[in-house]
Amino acid sequence: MNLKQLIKSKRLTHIHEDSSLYINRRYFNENFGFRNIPAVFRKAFKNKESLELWDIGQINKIIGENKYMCENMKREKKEFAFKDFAQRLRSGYSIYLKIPILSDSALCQMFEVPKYFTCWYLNSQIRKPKVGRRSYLLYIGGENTATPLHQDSWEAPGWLYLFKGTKIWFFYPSCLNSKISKNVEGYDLPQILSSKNDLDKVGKPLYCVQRPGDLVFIPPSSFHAVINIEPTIAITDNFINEIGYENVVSHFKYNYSKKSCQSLRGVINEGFKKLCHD
Ligand SMILES: O=C(O)CCC(=O)C(=O)O
Ligand SMILES: [Fe+2]
Repeated sequence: MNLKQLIKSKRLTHIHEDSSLYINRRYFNENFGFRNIPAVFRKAFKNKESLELWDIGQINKIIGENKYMCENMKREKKEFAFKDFAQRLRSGYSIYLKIPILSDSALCQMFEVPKYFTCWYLNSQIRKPKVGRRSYLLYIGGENTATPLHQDSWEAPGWLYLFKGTKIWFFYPSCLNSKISKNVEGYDLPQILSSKNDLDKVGKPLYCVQRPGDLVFIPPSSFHAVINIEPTIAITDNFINEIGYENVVSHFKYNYSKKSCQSLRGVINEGFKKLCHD
C-alpha cells in the first residue's frame, strides 16, 4: 500500500490549509499562532525567484567545499563535504543533511524570513550567544528520509518553507502530549504507517502534504514527524515571540537553571517592549 492509500484507509484529516495571497502578523497570530493550530500556507510565501534559486547546484557553488555531518536512514552520522553529499544525493542515496545557515552566508540572502517569525532570543542584547549568527536551518533530504516523532527544541513554535520536493507531515493533537511523552516510540512513524495498527484506539495524527512554495507552521510543544517522499530542500527555524513563549518558559523551568530562566524572562520582557514600539 502506498502512503496515499494508507492515509485514506486510516481516514486521516489534513491540517488547516490557508490560501491567502498575503498575510500579516496580526492575521497569522490571531488565526494560528495564538490558537496553536498547525497550518500550511499555500500562497502567501510562494516566491518564484527563491524557489528557483534554492537548488543543489546553486547551493553547491556557495558551500560545496564546506564539511558537514549527514545522517543516513539508520540515523548513523558521517562527515561529508557538501559537494560529495550532493553527488550522493544525485545518485539516489537516502541521506539527510541538517545545517545552520549563518547570517553572513550568501545563502542567507536567498530568503527573507517574515518579521513575525523573528526570534526574540536571537536578536536580544541580553544573550548574545554564538547562535546569534544563525539565521535558519537548511534541511536537504534524499527520497524516503524522515525525521522521527519529536517536539522542537525548547518546545518553541516553528516554521518550515519548502523549495523542492514533497514532504508528508504528521501532527498529533496537543491533548495527546502527556500520553505521547511517556511513550514516544509508540506513536512514531512505524506505528502511524503500519497497516495493522488501529490508530482510532491510540489517537490519530493529522497530516499535511507540503509542496514547493508551501510554508508549514508548527505550533509550540506539538509532536510531529516528517517523511521526504521525494528529495527535498527546505529551510526551517524555531522562534520565541509573543506566541508560544509560555511553552518555552515552562520548558525552561523543568530543564534549565534558574539563571537561564531569568535570562529568558529578560529576553521576553525586552521582546514585548519592542513589540509595543513597532
Ligand atoms: O522536515 C523534516 O524532516 C523535519 C522538520 C521539522 O521537524 C521541523 O521543521 O520542526
Ligand atoms: Fe520539528
